[in-house]
Amino acid sequence: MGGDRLSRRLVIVSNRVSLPGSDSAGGLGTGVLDALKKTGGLWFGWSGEVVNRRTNKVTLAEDGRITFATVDLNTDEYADYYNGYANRTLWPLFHYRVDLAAFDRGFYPGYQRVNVKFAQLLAGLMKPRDLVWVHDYHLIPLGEELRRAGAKQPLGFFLHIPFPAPSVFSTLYNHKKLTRHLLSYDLVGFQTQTDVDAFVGIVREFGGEVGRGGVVRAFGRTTRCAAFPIGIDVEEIRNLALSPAARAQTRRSLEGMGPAKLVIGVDRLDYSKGLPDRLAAFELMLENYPGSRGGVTLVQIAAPTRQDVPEYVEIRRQLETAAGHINGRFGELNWDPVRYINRLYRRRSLAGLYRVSAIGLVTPLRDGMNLVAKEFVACQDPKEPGVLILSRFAGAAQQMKEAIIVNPYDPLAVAEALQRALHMELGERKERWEAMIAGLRRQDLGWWRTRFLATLAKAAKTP
Ligand code: ADQ
Repeated sequence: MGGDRLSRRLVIVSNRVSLPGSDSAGGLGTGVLDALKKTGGLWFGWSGEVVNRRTNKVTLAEDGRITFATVDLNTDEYADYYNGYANRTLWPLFHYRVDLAAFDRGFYPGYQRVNVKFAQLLAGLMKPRDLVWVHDYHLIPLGEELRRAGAKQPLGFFLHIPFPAPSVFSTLYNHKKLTRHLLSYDLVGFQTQTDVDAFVGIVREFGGEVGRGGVVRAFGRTTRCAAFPIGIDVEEIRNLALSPAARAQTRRSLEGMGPAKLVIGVDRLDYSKGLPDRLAAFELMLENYPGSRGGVTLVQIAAPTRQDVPEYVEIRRQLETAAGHINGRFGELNWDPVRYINRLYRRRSLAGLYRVSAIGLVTPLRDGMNLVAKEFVACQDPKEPGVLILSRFAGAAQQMKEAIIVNPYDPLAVAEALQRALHMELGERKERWEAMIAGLRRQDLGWWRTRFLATLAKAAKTP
């Protein structure tokens, strides 16, 4: 993937901007930064700072061909837009957790206001030939607000998380408004065809029409929608895994762990990732297959996120209890069944761990895509590849069919999959891995970016 020559400047908008040199856990930041490194352009969004007063100041920073434009949020905006409507309403709802969604009408005005603020500030930085790519559920109204602020440029939107089935989406009191907002874009991209079908389903419920090539018409607006499954930069993460620094560090961190085979789980600490169910399945495996005791360790790395939201405090408590319980029940002086680490890890360290693990255990209850599944496969040794166990409810399962696909709600099935993976012959492991790595190379991060941007340039209603 060389540098792409876009005839237009790329403008990316996302909730958070990862400034150069900052470490963060999250698939979106990785994908966006890589896209901008290839094409150059502007990245606009929240700085991550929360201040006491209202502010509309844009801070600009340059790094090579990328300009970073960031804005602070004040405490009310942070509470209603970020913690409120985005993370306590849309996030749980779009992950099918209607039970956790806060349908508090008080959040929406703050969400809308931040979208207006972003649109007005960004409009002042835009040039006529820009191509604008808006990311994720925080910014659904942004397209419409940009148009209101006078933007004529092509506007694309990509949803990183699942789009829920119409019956789930319509539990939200203002789902019609969100649907209208989405129709303001020239192109709306989703991770999988299942998400596209769900979106089309809701548009039809509102009496909209769906034509060929993903053209959707409703509320007097027309847009185009399609699936653009996000990929990874296979060589980047492979090279990290193979680097002498990663190898040395992996050796050091595994010292004293004995010969147990490693099962690796890497996630943001989020209830959508199915971590309590995962630990329950691992415990069931130790219970049902006594021969596995002492021979396998689950390393679960869970990076803390959104710690101001109460559900996230609760999931953290649950996991600590579950890990302690399993270690108390099955552990020996020289063997911990579970190593639970509640920390952000460097990408290089993760890559090193993926490489030496026998099993990647990726069992979200819902996930737009799940990049960890892809990173795990990319880092394997072709001569001795490990096995991926993957939830059928991760978008990645629609591409990575050669993984052992499991139902994460069924601990017995996951326990059996673990056993199967632990004993899988080399021939079968290689066959599955070769098919998956070929797919990852074909549909990588560059493929995702260029397909989305080319489709956007074509779909644009405005010149
Ligand atoms: P996430 O929900 O953040 O992303 P995921 O796709 O797995 O989920 O991406 C996580 C990224 O963060 C990976 O690159 C991973 O290596 C990194 N990471 C995870 N835990 C970490 C830790 N402890 N320390 C350091 N890094 C860690 C959202 C959607 C996904 C979608 C992506 C991209 O929820 O479904 O795949 O965006 O579109």
